[in-house]
Amino acid sequence: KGDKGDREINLLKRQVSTLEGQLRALQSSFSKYKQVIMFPNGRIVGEKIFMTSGYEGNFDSLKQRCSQAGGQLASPRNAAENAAIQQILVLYNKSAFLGINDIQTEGRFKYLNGENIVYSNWQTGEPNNDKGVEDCVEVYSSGKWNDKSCGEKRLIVCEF
Ligand code: 289
Ligand code: CA
Repeated sequence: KGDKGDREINLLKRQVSTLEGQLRALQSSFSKYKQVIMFPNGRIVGEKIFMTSGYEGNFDSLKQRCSQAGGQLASPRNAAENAAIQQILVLYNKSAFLGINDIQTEGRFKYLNGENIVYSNWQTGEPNNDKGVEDCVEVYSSGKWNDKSCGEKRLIVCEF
């Protein structure tokens, strides 16, 4: 009668409970791995991970390295993301180049995908395109931004 059905339901219940236990174990193990991998050079904000390797180079070189690693140069879209990048810069006491520039049209800052920026944190008086050669954007360890010549060398911070 219903005995076979009852046995099948009980079997399924045991299987679900086993899977729940395995999922809890995986979640706890994953959360530990995240902590280890983020220490001390990475920060997580929502779905984004910001990370430096400590390398310093010009804009093109940083851009290439981030993309080779499967990410892109840090492109903060809000204050929380900018603050995460800043925390990394404070550790290194250095400035980084962002994945933002106005190479195409002077004064119109865009992300690497060509989209106009939706957030900025310029230092007072910036961007000033000093000597007419500043098309890239550096972020200081204060979190403030300055437009700067793309040929300068800055710390790499990628986002994944
Ligand atoms: O070459 C000029 C830069 O080093 C920076 O100098 C000053 O900090 C300001 O004029 C900045 O805007 C400029 O990028
Ligand atoms: Ca400037």
